[in-house]
Amino acid sequence: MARKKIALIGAGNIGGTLAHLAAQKELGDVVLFDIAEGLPQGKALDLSQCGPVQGFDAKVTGTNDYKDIEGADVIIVTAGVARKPGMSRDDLLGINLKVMKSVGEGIKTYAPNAFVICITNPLDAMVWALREFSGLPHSKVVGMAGVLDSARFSTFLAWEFGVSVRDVTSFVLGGHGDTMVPVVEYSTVKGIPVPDLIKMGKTTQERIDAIVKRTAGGGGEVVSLLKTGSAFYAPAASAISMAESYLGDQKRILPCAAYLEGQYGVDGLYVGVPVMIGKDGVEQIIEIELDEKAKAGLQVSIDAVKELLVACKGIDGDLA
Ligand code: A3D
Repeated sequence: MARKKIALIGAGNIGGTLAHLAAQKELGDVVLFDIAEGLPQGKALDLSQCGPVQGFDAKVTGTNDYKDIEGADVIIVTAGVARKPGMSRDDLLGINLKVMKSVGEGIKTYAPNAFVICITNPLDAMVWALREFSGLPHSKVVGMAGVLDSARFSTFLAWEFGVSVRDVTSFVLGGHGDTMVPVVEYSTVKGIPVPDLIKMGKTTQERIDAIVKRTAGGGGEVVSLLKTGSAFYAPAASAISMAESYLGDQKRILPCAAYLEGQYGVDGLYVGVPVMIGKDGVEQIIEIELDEKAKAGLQVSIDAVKELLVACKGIDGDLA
């Protein structure tokens, strides 16, 4: 059987980490693409030389030519620029929208059967635009944010309760950014809901509120420490878990930015919700019952995504 092919569009911090993880786990042969000449080739050469030490046979190559992503089974997109001082949110939107256009066209031409995971920010708008430009089915294009956001929430909860991260399940809904909605009621330690743990005196509502706030600002906390970039290890690990669920038809339930057609009262937008990922991509969107507070939080998040899409349509006439 032919080996799977994983194409990574963007060979920066996340792209390089994705390539390392995908090769280490032997998810398939890895193609790193970037517009910067030498960068994907250099990282690919370096990573290839990890093979003998780490014992993997996955082939890692670097390219500046979309032709080399031909027939990819999974594509993970991190191409774009980060916001720099003096750049407005709309400037960033305009630049990354152009990047999504070229990436979408590359995917449409060379890998129309791939499962595509978008990571480029502003996530909820970029995944929507990438889907529009690529023309792939909505079920085959998803955004990575919820797995990372809930990993952050779970990390802080595990630290709070002094338990293994493996026993913590947490839940985050909504857009990626300040408007995300960590849902405390559906977050548990080995099945015990966090509100019950508060009643049991294991923590307090105030401490959980602070953790929720820290989770929502989780990306910014890393940026303020790194100063020269944003998080990349956990974002890469999160996208790899989504790719593994697709490649292995694992049918994992993962929070992702998925295209909604009526679910949660939303039509035609990508919003972070729990989905099932299997061999057909997003196979199910799971609708959970939300209390009034979570519903209101989700609405704020949805409104923020809507605003971004209006801005995208204003920038690129093809999206109107
Ligand atoms: P970085 O290390 O700057 O890598 C981006 C790469 O994209 C660079 O190597 C660029 O050369 C390349 N690039 C730029 N334009 C193009 C193009 N047109 N075609 C191909 N490649 C291009 O960034 P990073 O890897 O740290 O982050 C990548 C993206 O992920 C950024 O938009 C971040 O904001 C975003 N991000 C999202 C999350 C989420 O949870 C959604 C988390 C962390 C980062």
